[in-house]
Amino acid sequence: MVASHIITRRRFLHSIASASAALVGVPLTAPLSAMTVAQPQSVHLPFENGYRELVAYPQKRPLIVITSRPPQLETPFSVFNEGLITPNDAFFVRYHWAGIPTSIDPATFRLKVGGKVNRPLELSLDDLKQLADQVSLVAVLQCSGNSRGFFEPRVSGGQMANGAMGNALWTGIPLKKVLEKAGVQKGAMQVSFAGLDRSLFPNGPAFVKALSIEHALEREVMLAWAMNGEDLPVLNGYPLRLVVPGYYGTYWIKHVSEITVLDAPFKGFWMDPAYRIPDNACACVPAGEVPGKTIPISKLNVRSFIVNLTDDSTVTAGKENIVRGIAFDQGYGISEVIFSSDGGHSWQAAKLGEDMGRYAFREWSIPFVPTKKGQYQLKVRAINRIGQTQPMTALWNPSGYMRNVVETKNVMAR
Ligand SMILES: Nc1nc2c(c(=O)[nH]1)N[C@H]1C(S)=C(S)[C@@H](COP(=O)(O)O)O[C@H]1N2
Ligand SMILES: [Mo]
Repeated sequence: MVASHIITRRRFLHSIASASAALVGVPLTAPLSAMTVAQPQSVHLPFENGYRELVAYPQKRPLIVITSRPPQLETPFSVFNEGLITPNDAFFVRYHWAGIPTSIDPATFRLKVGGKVNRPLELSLDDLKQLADQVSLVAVLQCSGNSRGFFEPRVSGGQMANGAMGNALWTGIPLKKVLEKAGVQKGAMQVSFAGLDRSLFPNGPAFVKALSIEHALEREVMLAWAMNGEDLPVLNGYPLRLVVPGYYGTYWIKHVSEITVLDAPFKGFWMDPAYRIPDNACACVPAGEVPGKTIPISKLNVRSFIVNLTDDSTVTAGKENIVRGIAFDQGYGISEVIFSSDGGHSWQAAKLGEDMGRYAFREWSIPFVPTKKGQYQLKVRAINRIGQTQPMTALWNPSGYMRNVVETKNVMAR
């Protein structure tokens, strides 16, 4: 493991034991506050002020704590080396307000649909499950600010390394079915989504996001109740969340309870001024500058990572070492992943693995034979089906969004 990612081994076994003991028999509807938290372990994320504790929240294994109020938990990067699907108990957690729901009764939960519709609805979970054929899709959920801690110069916001992303199988029904049942009126422009969490400050604006009506009616936008074949974990939006494949996590409203069809653009705080990017092709400005015109953040850019080696790994000189990783984009699909073992001077095509769909992590691998002993600078770069790729040097914007620079791992051949 990387020095910078080492999990403190002290009490490791003990805390795993107590973490699982704490979770046994905990009903999904139990208040979060009533549950025990494991002994902290710690990590040092590879940037200044990167010391973090790992804590096991309900239904979660120990995850990296970015903030505890509201809970913002990052997935330790080693999880991405364990498989292409991110397990529910390792999936990252992000909230904007500390007033999160701690007990939700699936029997009384209702989804309200209103605004510019012919038939306002109040749907139970059972109503929803019977409304349409269930659909499933593997898709990456990534926070806009994933990797923000690496921004240079540093920017404010949650200081995450690369673990504010995950790849899961989402199951639910198309949002379109619910909108059709309600009957969208002429002149509808946008649809807004609100969840059950609240600000604990009297004037804190509720976390509400909006999509255009055209987007909301696209077949792949989903109201999901299951993640990797199980009920959504409470912290990932139980009992229902919006799944917006290819879009940043900010639109994937958790505990979604109110859908409103609007005949004018939604103007809430979390659409404007929050979650906006410079209105240009790179979504970037020169470091330190303030963007002129901004637009709402939208689709994921192309990213790729090495998952089975860290900056502290050693590889064997004169032998084949398999380098493995993941790549993803906004849904065109990854067409090529190229790998360099000489700091980006020369590149070779990696072999792509199983295709779980165009919104999913795509595995890649390549044999790497270091001819002699010494340091090697490994780089990986993905290209999608319309030729979009990753920049060789990091782009910058003041919110620390959309980092997708070509990643580097420095390894030692022995
Ligand atoms: N209700 C609600 N939904 C929300 C948020 C929130 O604060 N409240 N945060 C959003 C953001 S910014 C992200 S990145 C994702 C994170 O989803 P996760 O916590 O399941 O990983 O949830 C989104 N949905
Ligand atoms: Mo996010």
